[in-house]
Amino acid sequence: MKKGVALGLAVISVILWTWPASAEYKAGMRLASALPMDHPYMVGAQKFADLIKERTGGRITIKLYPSNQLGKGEREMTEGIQQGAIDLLVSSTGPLGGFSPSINILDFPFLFRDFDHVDLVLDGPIGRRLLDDFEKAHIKALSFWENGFRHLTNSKVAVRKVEDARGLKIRTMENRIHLSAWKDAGLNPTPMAWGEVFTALQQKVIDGQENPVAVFYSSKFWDAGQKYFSITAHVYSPAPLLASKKTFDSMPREDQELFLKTSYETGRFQRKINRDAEEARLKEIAAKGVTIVRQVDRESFKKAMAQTYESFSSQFPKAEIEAIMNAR
Ligand code: EAX
Repeated sequence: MKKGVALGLAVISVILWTWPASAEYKAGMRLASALPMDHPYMVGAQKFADLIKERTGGRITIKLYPSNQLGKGEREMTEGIQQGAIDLLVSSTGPLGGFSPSINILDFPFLFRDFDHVDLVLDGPIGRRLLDDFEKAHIKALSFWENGFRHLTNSKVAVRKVEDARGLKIRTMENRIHLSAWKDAGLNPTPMAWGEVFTALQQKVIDGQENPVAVFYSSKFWDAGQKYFSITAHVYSPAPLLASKKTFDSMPREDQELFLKTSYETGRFQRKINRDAEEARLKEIAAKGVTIVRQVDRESFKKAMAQTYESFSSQFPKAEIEAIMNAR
């Protein structure tokens, strides 16, 4: 009996193994993110889905699942990508270092000068290598989309320099570099999955959080008591579009190439709309009664967080950091 089962399984696996890829591959896919439809992640996702549908003559359709519908947070959804339960995911690098450690190099504070610098690195050989490294975690990272430069917000004090923020209880992403940087700066950080942040702010379990303008806006954090928004731009937050390797490997070569090309193109579009909307979003946030602190002594944060580079120097050697910092 057991032998029969084993033989049956062996036959099935040989059939699956030798089956032409195109025959078993799914034409209906699921794309998830932690954020709502009006956030640039999902505006980009909609564009990607539309382009893929158009370019395959309707053969491949992508259904969108915003706002953590497919998991409690980005870590859980990335596990879904690994297992093939989710086909596509736009995620910040928050928890991604737990899957592909090298990606954390982008999470160092004050690493990037501006958006041009970001594009130069992400679209160059360093970015390519970081995406390729995800293969080891059974994830196909297609291209870089973005979350944006992150800013510190809180319910208590108008933060103008790092000293003003000392002792604040803030939520960080589940990210070792970010956590270390905030400790070095003298704050009191707690790593937390995205899905718990709004309630934790509302219930005053934490005083603040840090995220780009678009995340604060689409999450309506003024309704959770966040009164002060300081333009710290302390770290850039990329958001790769990840595909399940199971899904990707089952696609015919020409569809794989179409996905790579379309994802890159959409990434450029997505970064642009994110950046273009920032100023208007900030004005809308101010109109909700949030104090926007524009004159921040960023140098004070930079100095306070410099230790983080030393703390991780064995994993992220100076030469690698400098290759990013000095990219011209
Ligand atoms: O990816 O967890 C976070 O703060 C992220 O910025 C957010 O979920 C978007």
